[in-house]
Amino acid sequence: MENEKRKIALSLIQPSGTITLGNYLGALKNWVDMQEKFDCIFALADLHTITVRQEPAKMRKNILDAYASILACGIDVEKSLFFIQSHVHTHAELAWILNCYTQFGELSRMTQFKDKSAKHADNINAGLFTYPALMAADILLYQADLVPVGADQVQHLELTRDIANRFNGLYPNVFKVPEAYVPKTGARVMSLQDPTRKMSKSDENVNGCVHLLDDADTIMRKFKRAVTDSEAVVRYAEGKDGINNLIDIYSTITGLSREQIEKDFDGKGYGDFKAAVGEAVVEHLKPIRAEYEKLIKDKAYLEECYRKADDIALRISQRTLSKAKKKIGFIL
Ligand code: ATP
Ligand code: LTN
Repeated sequence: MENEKRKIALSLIQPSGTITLGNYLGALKNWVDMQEKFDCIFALADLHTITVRQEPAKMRKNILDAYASILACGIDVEKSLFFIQSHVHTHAELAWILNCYTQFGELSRMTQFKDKSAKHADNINAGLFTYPALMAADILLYQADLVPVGADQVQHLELTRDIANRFNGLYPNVFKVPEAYVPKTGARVMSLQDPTRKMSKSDENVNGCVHLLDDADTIMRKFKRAVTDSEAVVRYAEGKDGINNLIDIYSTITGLSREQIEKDFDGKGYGDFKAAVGEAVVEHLKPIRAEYEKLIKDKAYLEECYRKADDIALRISQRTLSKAKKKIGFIL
């Protein structure tokens, strides 16, 4: 077993605001579990964040906060690589190259591009459009086998596979073609205020989104105000988006099945159920928040962690980049 080569799992997250319960249940919790089974490579996709205008001081704070929060969730720098994308120049370089192997039509079909350009109509920049080529570079540089992402990123991953296959068709054996790895529950946490939309960092309605670092009272208040329906029966069913979302959150945190949850809350009202979900979330996040408070005070330790990881990431990614450049015809 010891000698068997472990698969490489790789994922990035944008440090574009405070991390949400959606990010945690849909992505980060999975990252933590994956460390036991795979060789894991994680990073903050800070280059991706500037597709939307950022305020410099806030951006610096968001990056450090995200780094500390993710360590606090349980990413172990002894087991996994956890670096900062913009510190590793090979990402931007391969992204340029892959842009030339990605079709305009393919990028036009990306739903995230359509959503984000509708949301930021005053700044539909070229980076927003070619964002998936940078994401493909992030993944392909490390010959990743598996890419854990929430359901909203599956389309980008399909495009990455298409780009890799196209490139390999022209120049054999450069990239490993990765698979998406989407968790069953928690894959899509919905807004507590509009359960037909995903919970998102950039939601204007603050009550729709629970943040990893929200205090206990705030979390309880948001769950108590969660939008439900008028049936007043805790059961998972079509058309009950609010309750379905709460059941899934509760299930992911407690490990209980949907059926078990329905049984446990048989005859109880939504008030009790919402309070139970809120309490489970508060308890689960408590140690994470405490660890974050400790880490964020120790900037020197954080820097030591990311510098070390940045160097290793550069070394690994340089191999793939050189191979791709050589095959294309660049003189190295
Ligand atoms: P933004 O509001 O800026 O679009 P976001 O909160 O949607 O940000 P991303 O940085 O795009 O988050 O995503 C980080 C990771 O979290 C991705 O793997 C994504 O699939 C996952 N994720 C984001 N939102 C959710 C959600 N509501 N449910 C499950 N997973 C999610
Ligand atoms: N686009 C992703 C973040 C991201 C990513 C990646 C995820 C950037 N590069 C590589 C997986 C692999 C997002 O917005 N969630």
